[in-house]
Amino acid sequence: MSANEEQTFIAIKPDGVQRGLIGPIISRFENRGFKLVAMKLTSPARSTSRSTTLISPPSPSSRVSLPQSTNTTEDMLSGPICAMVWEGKDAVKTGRVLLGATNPLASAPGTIRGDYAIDVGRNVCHGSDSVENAKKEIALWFGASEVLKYTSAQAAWVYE
Ligand code: IDP
Ligand code: MG
Repeated sequence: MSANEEQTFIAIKPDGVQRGLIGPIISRFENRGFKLVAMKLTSPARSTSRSTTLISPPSPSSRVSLPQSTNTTEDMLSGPICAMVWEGKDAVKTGRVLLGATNPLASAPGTIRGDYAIDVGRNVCHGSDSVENAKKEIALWFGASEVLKYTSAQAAWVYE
């Protein structure tokens, strides 16, 4: 995998979906130059393990571990989420920069949370925190055939 093919798992949480923020959040990633390689709108089902709270989509083949707290779990189960995989140079770290700080009140204006959220339990989006976790989350949510390989027509104008 080349440096420009790093992938991150981004999810628009139920609060973000209900507030009509799917479009604006996708636009942040598109406008920056990242490439969308997988996306699904789905209602997670509950699934737990001893160490981690797992949030699972209807298909048992794909699961993701997102939040740790019970409250957060309830938040995640409260409605559809929009699960996505975005690809590009430094996608994991830069994806989190686009999201902003976990607590929206500490997020800089210009970030997604800094522009669209106030409370930490309503911070509208999730982003993988490491390349390793991104791989796990992508594998939990998406089958291999659901993550597409294609050449973006913009690539030569985004990367030097
Ligand atoms: P992150 O989403 O920025 O990676 P994490 O520490 O991984 O932050 O926490 C996962 C999610 O759990 C957060 O996005 C937030 O929705 C929720 N969360 C984290 N800390 C708190 C808290 O102190 N109160 C309420 N919700 C929290
Ligand atoms: Mg996290």
